[in-house]
Amino acid sequence: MPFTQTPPALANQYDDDRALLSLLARLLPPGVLAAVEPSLREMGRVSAELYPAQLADRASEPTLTQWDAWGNRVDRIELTPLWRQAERITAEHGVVAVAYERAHGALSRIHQFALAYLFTPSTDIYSCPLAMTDGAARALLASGNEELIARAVPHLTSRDPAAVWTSGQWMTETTGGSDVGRSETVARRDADGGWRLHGRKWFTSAATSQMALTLARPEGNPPGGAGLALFYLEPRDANGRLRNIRIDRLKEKLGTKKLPTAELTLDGVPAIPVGALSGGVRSIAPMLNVTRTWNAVSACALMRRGIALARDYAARREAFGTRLIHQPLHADTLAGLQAEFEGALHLTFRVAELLGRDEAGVMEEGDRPLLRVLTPLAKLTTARQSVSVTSEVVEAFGGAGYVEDTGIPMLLRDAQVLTIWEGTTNVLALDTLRALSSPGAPERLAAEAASLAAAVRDPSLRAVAESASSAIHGAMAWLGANVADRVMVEAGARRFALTLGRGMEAALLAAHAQWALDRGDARPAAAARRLAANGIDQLRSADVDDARLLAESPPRGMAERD
Ligand code: MFK
Repeated sequence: MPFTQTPPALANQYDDDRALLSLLARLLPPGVLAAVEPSLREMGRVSAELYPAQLADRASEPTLTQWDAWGNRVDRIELTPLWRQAERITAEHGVVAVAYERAHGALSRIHQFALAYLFTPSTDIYSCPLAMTDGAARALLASGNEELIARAVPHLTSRDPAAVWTSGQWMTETTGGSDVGRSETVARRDADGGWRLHGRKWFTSAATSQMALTLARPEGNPPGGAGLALFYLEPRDANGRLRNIRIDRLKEKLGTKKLPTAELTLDGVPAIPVGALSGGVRSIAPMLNVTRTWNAVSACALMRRGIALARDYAARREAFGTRLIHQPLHADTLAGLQAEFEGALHLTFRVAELLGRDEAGVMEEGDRPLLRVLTPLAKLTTARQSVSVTSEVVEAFGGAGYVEDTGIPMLLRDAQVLTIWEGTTNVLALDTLRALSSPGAPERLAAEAASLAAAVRDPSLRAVAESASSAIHGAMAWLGANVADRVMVEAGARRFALTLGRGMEAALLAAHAQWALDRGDARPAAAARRLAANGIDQLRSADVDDARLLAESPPRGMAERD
């Protein structure tokens, strides 16, 4: 019999995840943990069981039918079987609802994001419509528009598969996904005094959703983000027909293949202003901050899935006389990935913890700027980590990792989007600068790092905490010294933000590791030491002159400086 390799398999994804178990044991009081654990264990089971179904459904993608047999424009999107299943499972398990039911007060966000984290990697990013749905509920609640809240929020946060809605977020236009202020969609009043939107949305999430939040410029408003307004719309009428919207095509993307990302033409779709008829970017920001947190959760989830598969495979696969897991170099490679993942997990769930406190109205005033800064940091840092970790995971499988029907390449393709959508690494780095410019923000970040370092006693963890603190302080000092030099600060913004992000990950992990050591678990300490050894400080001098030599043409602003 020729040799055949047994494929990797997944155990219950909750019980098998010691980093998550350890984190939740610290974040949740025993009574709360005991109350939520059955739902997490159940989701861990569902996630593992869905994995073979996900592989079987690998090749199917949503389809768009634009015309029926008789020449009627229908623009119907058929989702894949896996996504139809995901719709039901996530509603029933309350993957959005838990955050709004708030059964455990401020801790409900931790519960909800743990559910999302467990579920996400078995469904080819069904987290996208859920993120939009959660973000839309949050933005509507923040708007105070009682009519829209009453109409949509009960659906968005429902556990009933027959009643639940998802929301789209239609922001990106051909003018760009980053510079949203250039949006060309126009809002015009119709004869009845209602609003109708005209324009082209170029990259819309989940065109199958029952509602969407979008930006448009009320006629006569000035250019720029401030001249946009946030609108609510329901794409279909009671008969399921699109209301003056054409689905021009579905995007052919590198990954997230199950997601029906579409190009739309809005040809007078009725819409309702969510709030003021200006300041649309500001009004949609609560949505962005929630979806960016989902992005970080998804990054952790993909890293964890890749590592779980690679570890299982390494325990089965033999090369050069022993199992891969016993080969020192392979084990060392996996250890480095685990450390990156654990750092990401701690930063992400610190954001979830703060968000939960904010929503439950128990946030200390000084923590609001901290949440504002940590959100883009978590998004950008974890997204980059997820690409490098899943790339290593592909390699850890050798040739099998490069073969589509193992399901491994999909992890890397899906991770790549996490650095792009909801703001690229560079846009998020600039957002970090924006967040740090608010009064009290730098001080609160420094205080967070100091209080984490103060919790650490073990000498090897003190070294980690000191590396983290010194990188964070060094980065903040760099910003302070260069604040007047816009070109210097912008050119270094990515390295600056990644230094803060990795520094906070190491600081959080070191503090957690001390807590775990005190309870006899040495593994988080090993992760903290390895994360620090992988490197925290990315901020070498941002050499503007070298950048000018290396870029083909001078970045904007550099020429002006000459
Ligand atoms: C797995 C789950 C992942 C989810 C799947 C997603 C699929 C969907 C596909 C997509 O739609 S991706 C597109 C998402 N698009 C973005 O994320 C936009 C990226 N660009 C930015 O974030 C830019 O920074 C921004 C559009 C905000 C810049 O626009 P402006 O008009 O130049 O903004 P400006 O003037 O800096 O800020 C306007 C106001 O908003 C300011 O407040 P004030 O008016 O009071 O001064 C800002 O402080 C505020 N603001 C901006 N970003 C904020 C914010 N406030 C709070 N939080 C933020 N993040």
